[in-house]
Amino acid sequence: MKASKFTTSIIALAVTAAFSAHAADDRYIIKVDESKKGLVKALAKKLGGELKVDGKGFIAASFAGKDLSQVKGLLNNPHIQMIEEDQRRLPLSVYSDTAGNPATTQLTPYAVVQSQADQVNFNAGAGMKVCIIDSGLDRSNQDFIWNNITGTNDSGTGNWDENGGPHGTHVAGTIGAADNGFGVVGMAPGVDMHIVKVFNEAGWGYSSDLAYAANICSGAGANIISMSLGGGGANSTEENAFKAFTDSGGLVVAAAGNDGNNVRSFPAGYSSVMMVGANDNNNAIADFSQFPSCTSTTTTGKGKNRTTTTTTDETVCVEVTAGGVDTLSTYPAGMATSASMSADGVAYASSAMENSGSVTANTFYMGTAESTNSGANGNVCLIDRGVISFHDKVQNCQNSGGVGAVIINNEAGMLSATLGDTNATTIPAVGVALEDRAALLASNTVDIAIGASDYGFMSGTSMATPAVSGMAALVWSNHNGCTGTEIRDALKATAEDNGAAGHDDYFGHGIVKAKAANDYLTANGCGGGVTPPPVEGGDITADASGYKAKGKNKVDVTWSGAATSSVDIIRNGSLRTTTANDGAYTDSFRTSGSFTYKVCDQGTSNCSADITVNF
Ligand SMILES: [Ca+2]
Ligand SMILES: [Ca+2]
Ligand SMILES: [Ca+2]
Repeated sequence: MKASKFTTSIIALAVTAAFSAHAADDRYIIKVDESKKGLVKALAKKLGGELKVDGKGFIAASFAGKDLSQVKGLLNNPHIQMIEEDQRRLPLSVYSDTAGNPATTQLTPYAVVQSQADQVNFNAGAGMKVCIIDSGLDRSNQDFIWNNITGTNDSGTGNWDENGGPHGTHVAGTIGAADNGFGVVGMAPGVDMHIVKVFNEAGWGYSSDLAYAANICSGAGANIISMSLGGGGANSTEENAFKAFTDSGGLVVAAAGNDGNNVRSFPAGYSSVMMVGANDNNNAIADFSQFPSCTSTTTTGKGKNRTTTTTTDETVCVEVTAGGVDTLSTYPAGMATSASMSADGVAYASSAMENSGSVTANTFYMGTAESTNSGANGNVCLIDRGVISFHDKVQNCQNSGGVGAVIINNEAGMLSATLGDTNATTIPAVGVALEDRAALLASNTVDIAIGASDYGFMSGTSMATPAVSGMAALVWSNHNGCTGTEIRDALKATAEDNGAAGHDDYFGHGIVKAKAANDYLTANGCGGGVTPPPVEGGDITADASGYKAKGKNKVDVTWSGAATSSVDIIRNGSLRTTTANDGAYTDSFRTSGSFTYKVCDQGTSNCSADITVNF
């Protein structure tokens, strides 16, 4: 078999979420001697401050363009006790993981709740099987029903049940981690899986030919192929393999890519493959999630007969999204680093920043920890994010005699970060969510433990893809007379619109909702609703194809889905003609240029997407 372009271009689509330190706003709280507040207010005003709040013993003011150290420098006055950033208070995350220790408690990743997978029962007897083309599934993780899992060894990458890095094990947990009281729970808990290992940490092995892998999945009896990978360039051999899998009733799901641009990745870019983007736990798009355009351009003919046709096709862009930012899932045993933290005996979500270890000590609030402070000696430092690097904060805590550090986010959500490549600290350091700040500052003692774990976080469209693959298996298991394409259509029809109103390049149809899809199929059968789901721009689909004949420019406009007995043909924003709703109209003219067509229900603004033809 001819080696494909993927041989050198497959990239496992995971990223490590990176955050940089920055001040949240230009607003500061200035604590003052109450009797001298008027003097401080006057001083602040004189120095360019704008008074925001006049409180008892403090004022809040904004200093445009000034960071904390600059404001401290300006307001060097004996009547000022302290200056700190006025933190934004934002709504709590819409969805969050359950907190706790996965070694002893089963945690539910936020995406399971966000996508309603916890509201649908997986029918284990329906014969669903998901084929995962990735870096292998490591047998050391106990959170799988191993009797339901098979795989194919590859002489280039080795045994399928030995990890080639944690990526494939993480992906598999999102699809099918068992519902067993510990670890995590997958979208389709315990679903049959077939593992094809096409890459590992050392390289790409002898074969990363996805067409070959697709045939293995087919031979293994899989209904669904899940690929958390991609690269540039289409390849007809692979496209044909995935089309064949889809045409025979299967479903193929692949990642949009993590470069945060509008490049179309393959295999996700093939029409037969469902492209998945990533959202976070606040229903926002992940900043890394790629957003290729849904329009594609084809050119035919040469010279004077050259015509370019632009068509809108929602199968070449993101179709849906699911949670893929800080996704908790399975790792090869001990390969993840996890943190647990409690304050005064209450567990709080935390993320491991650096340095393993376990400490219990009294708390000491260290502000932004810009310098050492003897008060930290023997204590766990509670530190606000901002102004200086995470590493320097922890270093200042340690140099003050601190035994552990808790860095509190300054924006909504969990602080997930590391101390950087040149870490000189040794005390355990964790990040925590801004939402827990008040409770932590009020606490007396804190326990922190950082150590090796079988469960950990990854971010990427790689994490959103298995969420959708798993939910497809979950929904399909309750409607196993349907085809993969019908399941795909149901997931799209019932996805929750987010971002720009209606279908958009980032979310496609929106965030997958498993219960809504399941209910939709129950109500309407595999073929979907009698009334197609509402899609921005109406439900008319149209195409336009330009060519030359007898010296004239001709454009064949075709359409379907119009509701009125006649339709309006709109060209460059103006009514060209009103014609019978028979699905076809041929335009004819002599002028050259760019012509954009759309087809509308007569007299309405319910129209197809624009199609551009150039002469
Ligand atoms: Ca479990
Ligand atoms: Ca596609
Ligand atoms: Ca949208």
